[in-house]
Amino acid sequence: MILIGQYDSPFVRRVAIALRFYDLPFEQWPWSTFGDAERLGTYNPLRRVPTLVLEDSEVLIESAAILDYLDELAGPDKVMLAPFGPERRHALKTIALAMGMADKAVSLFYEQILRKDRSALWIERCRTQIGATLDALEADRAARSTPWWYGDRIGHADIAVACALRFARESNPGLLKDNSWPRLQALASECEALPVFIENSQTLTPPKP
Ligand SMILES: N[C@@H](CCC(=O)N[C@@H](CS)C(=O)NCC(=O)O)C(=O)O
Repeated sequence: MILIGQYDSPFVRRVAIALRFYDLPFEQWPWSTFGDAERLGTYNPLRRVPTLVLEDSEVLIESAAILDYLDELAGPDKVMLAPFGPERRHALKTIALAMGMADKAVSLFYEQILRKDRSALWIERCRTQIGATLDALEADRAARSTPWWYGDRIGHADIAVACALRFARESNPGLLKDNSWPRLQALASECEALPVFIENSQTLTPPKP
């Protein structure tokens, strides 16, 4: 399998970390969405990452759809998501909040580096959405006493929160400067200390359009 994208993207990083936890061999093509847009477009017309190229050349896009396939490959013993029921629904919501927050951080980042006439309205809206989502995640995490979000084993929710938090901090310096989300920070620190997170990380490189 070939994973196209760089680890400064929370979506790409999350997929790479899952591949590592699942012991699935892969090659990374660290293409930039802007600098390598033409060749990226030959695999994914949206020119977005992550893009995963399978052995038979089938191309998967969207981190959630890619992880759905990787979960299938991992099998029931290794999979990092409950197979059905309330725990699966709750975990998918936690992941949606974390990845949605990362989406808003990407929007905010692009607004500030790509546009000459920035929209104060949009910037404020993104900041509010990010802050409110972190508040909701913090309250949920605070209500749980398990080492990881959904039990004794690390899962997709933990990985998603850690990847999203790091990206939000690096892409928008100052955005998360206060310590308003201590439980989330603690969880992210636990994750970031693991070799698999360290080995699949990259300091954010702003796109060069
Ligand atoms: N919903 C997508 C989001 C992926 C995404 O936004 N990737 C960014 C990099 S962090 C990207 O490709 N940006 C280029 C663009 O949107 O044109 C997913 O989960 O895969």
